[in-house]
Amino acid sequence: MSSLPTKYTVGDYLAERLAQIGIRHHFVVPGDYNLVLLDKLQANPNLTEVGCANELNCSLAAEGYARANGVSACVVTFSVGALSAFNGTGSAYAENLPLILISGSPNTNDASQFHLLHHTLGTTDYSYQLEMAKKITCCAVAVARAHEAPRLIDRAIRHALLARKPCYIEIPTNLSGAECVRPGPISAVTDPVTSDKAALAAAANCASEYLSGKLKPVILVGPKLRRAGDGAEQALIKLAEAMGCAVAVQPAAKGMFPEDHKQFVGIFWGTVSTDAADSIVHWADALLCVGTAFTDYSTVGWTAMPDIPLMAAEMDHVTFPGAHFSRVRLGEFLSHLATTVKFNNSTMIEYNRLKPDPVLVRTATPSDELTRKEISRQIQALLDSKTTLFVETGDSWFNGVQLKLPPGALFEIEMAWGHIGWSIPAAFGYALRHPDRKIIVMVGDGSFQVTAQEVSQMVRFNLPITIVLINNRGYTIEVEIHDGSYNKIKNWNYALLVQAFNGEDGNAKGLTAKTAGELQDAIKAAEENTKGPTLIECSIDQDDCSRELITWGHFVAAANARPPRLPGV
Ligand code: TPU
Ligand code: MG
Repeated sequence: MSSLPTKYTVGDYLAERLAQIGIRHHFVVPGDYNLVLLDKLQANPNLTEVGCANELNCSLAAEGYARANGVSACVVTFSVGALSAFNGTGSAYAENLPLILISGSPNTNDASQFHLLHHTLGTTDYSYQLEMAKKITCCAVAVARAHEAPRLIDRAIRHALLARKPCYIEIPTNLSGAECVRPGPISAVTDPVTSDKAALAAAANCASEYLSGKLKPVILVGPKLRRAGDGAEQALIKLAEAMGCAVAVQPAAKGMFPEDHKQFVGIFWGTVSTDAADSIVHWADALLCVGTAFTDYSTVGWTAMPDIPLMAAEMDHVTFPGAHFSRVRLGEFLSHLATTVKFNNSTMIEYNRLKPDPVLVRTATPSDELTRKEISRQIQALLDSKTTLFVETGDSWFNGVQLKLPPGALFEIEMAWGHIGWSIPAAFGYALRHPDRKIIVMVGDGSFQVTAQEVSQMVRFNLPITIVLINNRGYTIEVEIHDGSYNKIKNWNYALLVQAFNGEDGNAKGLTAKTAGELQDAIKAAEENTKGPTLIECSIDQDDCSRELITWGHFVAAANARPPRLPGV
């Protein structure tokens, strides 16, 4: 194993910084602009290089790794690589994940000599990639001289860690091996910004006062709660117990408040909510929104946007009706508020009166044709405290959101960016960081076709991920929003395909299930396959989709179709 260098280069500097911030795997696709850099990263004993099949998948694998690890790195070549990796970088931006996108770039002499270069637009201005990256990262830097590398690398990484957003670092091919100083203390990059004490106290006092004047408070949890880190999830449980009120959770935040907690009232997703969460959210006279994200999707085409003034506790500020406090960290705010707030369980009392009875789920007999409901019933039985469930864009969102998470189970969804195909590379990246977890992916046939190659990395790294592929012969979610012939796709033999990825030494299994009994057997085989991925192709009727998807689709379609508003009208 190589050891840390005594003489540092730009590449060594970057490698050491990545290792120091807790990155153990970096995701790469090689190209001649980044090869020296890849050698330098490889030489760091604390980093493991993970090659991906293409840069889209590479960026999405890094996106998934950031979900598991808090931060990730994706290393690509100029333009032909980076422009594909921008997609996963966009996801990391929308989903609040610090992904460090690193791109090799042309030799520093070429721009001034007006050379035309391969992998570029065929003009002699090579700044376009940096300019593009600025729009989709919180900090984009291009190293132009080796001595500037430490300052620029540290700045980009620090910004990403603080903002929980991706950053971009561009390193010319002839600078990765150029000498530079060794890294200084890592605390200069990683030390968090703590709350302003006065702002924190004022925000907590203002919130308790506001809440004490209300009769029916509810907490609504959003996806930025987990992204905030700093103990925010644990602090929220304390606050909820101090308040005693109902706690509803947005779909993208499923699992961020324990579903077995007695104050959990379901997933608030407008008319497609679970456990009637919407009836209590819409009854509230004060809504404490913790890291929430209100989008057309999460509000069901704006039909479920709460119509009372909102109290918003964000990652680094809080905003209430009539007040705003900057530099207040979410975890600290929730902990502080838990000590000043008054107990008021009126919304829990009401919720316990109106909550629906548990639905009785019918168990299919083994010879019954497979249905969506039976797939969900069998996946539900699989979930345990070690499970992480990935749900892909499509009916898998709705089927996944309705499952009950046992304590310890985790849930991953990419609802803000919504890139079909995300779940395969993201689950792969996540699994590398959490090989101890039982990873299950629910994915549709259309989504699977986008990034199927990355199953081959699951094979390469012997990761026992279970992929439940729901084959309903097309883009059903799109059918429900707006149908057309474009929603039909070519059917594949998915089970055979994943076995093709085995080459001569892999352990992937591909199985098919057309009946309830076949699915049961396939799940058993998946559990026994501990050395590689198992894909179970579940064939269901084209029209067998959730009531929730249909309802949601109608409202989203209506929101999409709003006519342009004329000025002044
Ligand atoms: O359950 P189901 O059939 O809806 O899922 P499946 O088969 O995975 O189909 C997903 C269809 C879909 C599309 C084509 N969902 N969203 N889109 C639009 C879309 C297009 N391109 C990207 C990269 N992401 C998208 N969300
Ligand atoms: Mg489909």
